[in-house]
Amino acid sequence: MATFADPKIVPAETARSAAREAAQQHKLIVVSNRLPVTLAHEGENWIAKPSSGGLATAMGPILKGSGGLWIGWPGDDGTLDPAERDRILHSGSEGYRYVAAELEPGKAQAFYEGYANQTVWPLFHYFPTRMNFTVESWDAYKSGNHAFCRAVSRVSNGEDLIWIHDYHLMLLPDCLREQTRNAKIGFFLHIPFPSSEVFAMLPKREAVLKGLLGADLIAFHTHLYLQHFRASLLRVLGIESQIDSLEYDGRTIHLEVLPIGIAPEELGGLIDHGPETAKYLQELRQRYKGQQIMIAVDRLDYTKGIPNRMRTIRRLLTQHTELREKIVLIQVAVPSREGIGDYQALRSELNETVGEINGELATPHWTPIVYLRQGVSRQELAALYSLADIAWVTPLRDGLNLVAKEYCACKPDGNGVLVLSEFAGAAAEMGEALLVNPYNEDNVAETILRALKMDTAERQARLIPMRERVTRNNVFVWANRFLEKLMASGQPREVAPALNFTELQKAYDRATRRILIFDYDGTLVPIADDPTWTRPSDELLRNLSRLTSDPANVVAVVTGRRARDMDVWLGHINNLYLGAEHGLMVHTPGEPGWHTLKGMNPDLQWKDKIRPVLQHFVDRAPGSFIEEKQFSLVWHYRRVEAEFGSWLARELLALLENLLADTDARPLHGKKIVEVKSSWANKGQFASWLLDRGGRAEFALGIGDDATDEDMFARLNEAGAFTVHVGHSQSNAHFRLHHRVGIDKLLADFLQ
Ligand code: ADQ
Repeated sequence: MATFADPKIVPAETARSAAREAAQQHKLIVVSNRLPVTLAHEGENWIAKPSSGGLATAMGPILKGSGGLWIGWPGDDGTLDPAERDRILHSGSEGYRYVAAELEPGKAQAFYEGYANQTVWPLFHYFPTRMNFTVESWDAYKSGNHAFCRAVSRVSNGEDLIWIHDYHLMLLPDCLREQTRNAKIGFFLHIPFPSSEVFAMLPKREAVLKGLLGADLIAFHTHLYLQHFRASLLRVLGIESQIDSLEYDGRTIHLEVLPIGIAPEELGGLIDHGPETAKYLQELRQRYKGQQIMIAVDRLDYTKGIPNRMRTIRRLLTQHTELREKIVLIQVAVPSREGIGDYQALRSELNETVGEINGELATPHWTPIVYLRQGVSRQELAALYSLADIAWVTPLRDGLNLVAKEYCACKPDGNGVLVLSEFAGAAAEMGEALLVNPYNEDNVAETILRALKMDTAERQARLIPMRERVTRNNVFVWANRFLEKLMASGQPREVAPALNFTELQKAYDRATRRILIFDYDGTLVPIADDPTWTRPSDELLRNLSRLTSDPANVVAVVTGRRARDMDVWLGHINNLYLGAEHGLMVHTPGEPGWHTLKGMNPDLQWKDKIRPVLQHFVDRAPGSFIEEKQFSLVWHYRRVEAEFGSWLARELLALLENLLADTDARPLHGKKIVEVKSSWANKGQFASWLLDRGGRAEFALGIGDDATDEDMFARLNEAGAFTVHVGHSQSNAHFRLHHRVGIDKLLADFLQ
């Protein structure tokens, strides 16, 4: 009976057809920095050269089946006539369309080599000291993303599946989202997402995160990267998330862990069925007879740890002279990003180091390091993997690393050893490999020694399960899972329409009696780190005074704050109703002081029980503090380190639910606060009271930004009011304002 471990059980074709089926309902648009073909000079002419690789192999059948297309930069120098360029691209196409993203002349290089490869790439790979940032490079990054956005918009009908790849295009999801709410936008990050501590160093970090949040699905290679992303959202934007999703902008954004795979047959198939590969292999075996071969295949990049590997082999051959003439390291390194100084320096460093080692240790019959600074064909690559006793895969940091998987695919008998860096994302799935810390060169040398001595039984016991997994979780399955997730995501929830200022103004002007209720923090004034800093601006005070001076208006500000604060800040405005402590305390114009809402006389004994609990949390979280109001207690944690604060808040909420079970008080999780208050004290009660007092108003308006305003919206909706939610979360309000600065405009307009 076939088991799930049987690689044949999930043949590529099955996975392909499922994805194709999914994509058939919508057109699929793949967007990546580079197209899977490169325009290159051949003599006088340009030709389209296909680039091999798993991604292109996986996407091909799905794109063909869905009438889809691939958008990217084709690598030309901008001198080609667009029509001619499209004709050449078309001639190289594999049954689906390639569309060239039109980067502004002269900007392509700045886009690719600037913010993407000199800021994001080094930082995300934990090399902050290699990070370069300039305002110009950021501008080029933004304009590059906008150019891709225009390219997508030109071909998309707004209902497509759009799959964006990688760190060059992190602003694109949001650019596209601004133009369409219905397209399903997925983003896959091919590189690591660094720890929030490191991510916080990124210049323009907020814009990058907001850019990504335009997507419906964001996927990473490993669980750790996903956790880092969530922690960064919390730390940088204060956005809480679930393990697999978050709510933003009235949408649910799904988060996924989907390590990319390879097309196992594309390389592995060459071993048995590729005559060219068989010939290479035969020659190589002949040439390296009696020697153990170690293979390393990398792009020439400082993240790949190539100099460390060179130092390690020198150490091995110096300390274990018996290995001389017995082992050979074949290092294949294809040059990349040669316009960037760090890459040029690496190239020179390696030329020198390899030259030195070979000069020092080689004999007339033997060269310890065979250094190929070039790309090799897939046929040669398959032969090299197949030949090698050991794959030496020790990047200092790598999103995943496909070489580790390719090696397994090219070892049908499992007789090989994978030495793998624990800082490659692939390590999360390839636990049977010999995992090493590449920074500990002694330890790597010992591990290589162990691999050289490992018997066939252990080699196979380790490699075969990995090979099976690589075959099963291939790139087709990966693409299929991504597209299935994308299809299932992105059902936009009912989102209230944006507030139409003109309509509102008309209704306001028509009415002879009006009620206007405003929340304070986050609505009339911005949220501040310290609640005592949110004084009203002079402009706001002027506007409120003028609104209240119109005898047709009943104007109120209602807040969760203490009456005392409201007195200080707004108490001097004539004719302004004030509600404090969520409307439980009321100040009526013309009457002295404050009173509770009629009939409300809460039992406050729970306060004595809760105060010491909150004090304990203050002691644990420096920067947090307790605010005591007449009818509630609040723990503020805005100044506590974001992740720690959120973790403690969850613990506190669970504790309070228990402690308050037999009282009528309830804990409430607000923006960086946990508040305990009587459950019946809410802004809905205040709204009812004001509607009664206000008499028959022809126009009513309620505006607020947080969860405590929802009761007010519900009550005002019953009265046919304009209710307006400020921000992105789900709300009972009929209308939405994206940002509170709109309120200043609104007040100013009313007064015109
Ligand atoms: P890369 O950094 O390019 O990719 P990697 O995953 O190793 O890294 O892929 C390299 C590919 O290029 C492999 O298919 C390899 O065979 C091929 N290659 C490398 N050198 C070559 C040479 N000299 N000749 C021929 N072929 C060569 C990024 C991330 C990775 C992530 C991939 C896929 O940095 O961490 O695994 O995307 O998501």
